Amino acid sequence: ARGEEPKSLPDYAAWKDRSALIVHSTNTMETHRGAIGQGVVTPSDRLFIRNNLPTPDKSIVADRDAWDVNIEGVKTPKKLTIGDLKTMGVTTVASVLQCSGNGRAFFPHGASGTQWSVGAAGCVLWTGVPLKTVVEALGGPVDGARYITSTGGEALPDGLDPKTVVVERSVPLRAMDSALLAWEMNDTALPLTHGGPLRMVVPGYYGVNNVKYVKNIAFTENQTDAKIQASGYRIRDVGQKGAPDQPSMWEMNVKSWVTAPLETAQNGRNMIYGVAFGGTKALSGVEVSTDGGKTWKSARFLGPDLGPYAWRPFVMAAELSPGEYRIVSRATDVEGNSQPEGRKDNERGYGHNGWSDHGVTVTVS
Ligand code: MSS
Repeated sequence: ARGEEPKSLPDYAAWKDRSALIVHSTNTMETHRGAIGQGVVTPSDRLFIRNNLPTPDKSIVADRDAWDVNIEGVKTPKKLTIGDLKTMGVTTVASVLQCSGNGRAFFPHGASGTQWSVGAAGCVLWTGVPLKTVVEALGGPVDGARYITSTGGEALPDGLDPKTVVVERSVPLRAMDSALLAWEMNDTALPLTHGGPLRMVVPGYYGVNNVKYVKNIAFTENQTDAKIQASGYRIRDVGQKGAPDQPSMWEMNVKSWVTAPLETAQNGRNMIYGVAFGGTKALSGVEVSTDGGKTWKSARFLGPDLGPYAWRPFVMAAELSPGEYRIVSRATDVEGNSQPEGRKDNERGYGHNGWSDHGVTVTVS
């Protein structure tokens, strides 16, 4: 339900920069379009939050190295502590963390769920051990394994069937090449708010697959029958019920949006900024239009390229005289996939990457 925005932040998120966030509820807050920061990496205190269940007690980050994760469905199943994982290897990957429902507010059918605009996304530096390294040390996945199934460490509410509430997600085995078990975010110990002490990170995949406080990882023949996987986070027609044969929110599609100017621009020369990313694929380019998509010009990528899973800030100069302008951006990935103009409405309002809805309207006086 849409209500008045709470003034203060809940305890578990008290360290966040309130002015950078739109607070939808105690469990959901997004970054203002104009507040993503100056660099490629989103400052942690501005990153969006989305929780399906209440955040666990902070006691779970008191002794981080003692946290353990159970690895199943490998030749030698084993419980490993973060202390153990740290001896196995370490890598850092930049990837966009984006909620499946980012952009939901732009669907006209009133999809239920948080009415995210563009801010349920950020670009994060994750540090941890490649999942592949861990799995190889345990003899590799068992024969027939087709999915990686990760379980969140939240305590489940009493009196409910665990399968209907547990945050447990399966991703295809192909994700093993890029997945990591992360204990740091943006070069500091992973905050509890974002899944500390340990998180499954699947670069290029929608947020929901990046399971926080990960407790169990299983290599399985089938996807989990947890509700969040079996019927949740799937693309289905408006009015349809969730079912396991509908496309799951796995690899993200190509997307971009403008972050400045917002509302007003200067009479004369303006620098138009934004961010673009290709999910699991690198980008080949991004174009900007100041006339609502009638004419396009290539924008220039800014800052270091932090790899295929990171987003690329972009800029384009435009001369604007008094009037109203619809500024839109359109990214293309290396495989030639471009953002569509419109959107395909779907019941839960997932995966919106249409350029038209994501633009901004600015006035020059
Ligand atoms: N995990 C867990 N454990 N729990 C929960 O709830 N959620 C999801 C992910 N993971 C969860 C998890 C989601 S859904 C999202 S987005 C993400 O997470 C977010 O993150 P941050 O850190 O931002 O909060 Mo949608 O697709």
